[in-house]
Amino acid sequence: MTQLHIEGEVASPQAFGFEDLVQLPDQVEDLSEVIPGREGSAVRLQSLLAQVGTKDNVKYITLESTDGTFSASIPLDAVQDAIIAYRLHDESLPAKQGGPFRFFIPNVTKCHVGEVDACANVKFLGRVHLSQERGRDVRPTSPQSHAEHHEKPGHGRLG
Ligand SMILES: Nc1nc2c(c(=O)[nH]1)N[C@H]1C(S)=C(S)[C@@H](COP(=O)(O)O)O[C@H]1N2
Ligand SMILES: [Mo]
Repeated sequence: MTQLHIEGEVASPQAFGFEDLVQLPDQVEDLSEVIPGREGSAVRLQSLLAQVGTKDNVKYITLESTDGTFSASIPLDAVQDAIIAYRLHDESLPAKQGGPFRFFIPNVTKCHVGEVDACANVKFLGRVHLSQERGRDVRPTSPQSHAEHHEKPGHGRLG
């Protein structure tokens, strides 16, 4: 079973599977109320961070895809209201929607507009790393590399 690993500067690193996420408090039953146009259910990032116990010195959160090909690192302060989508009709979120785990930052709809943008909505999320320093970030940095990135199969729309 695929698990979501939360680690780094935390009191107790943990791996969460679908059933673990279902049990957590702070669920978002209807994802579309937080992220318009998106289907499914989610749990608040804060709920997971409370489980692992984020240390006070943490400044950055790094979101890495399971296959290691995509990663974004952003200030934790800026994503206090972020959510992790993981469920659709009581089943695991399909890969088509970025599942089994997908990061979403509410009210961030455009990509390539700064460090907290829609590009940081990492699909196929496998690892969340908390740290003092910025972590690995492979988001495209030029308009051209960004456009090329969005040409890749299964990538999705250019926001
Ligand atoms: N794993 C993974 N997540 C990813 C990407 C990617 O290439 N791989 N692209 C990012 C970028 S650049 C954008 S703009 C959004 C697009 O999400 P959407 O296809 O749901 O609109 O996904 C982000 N998450
Ligand atoms: Mo993007």
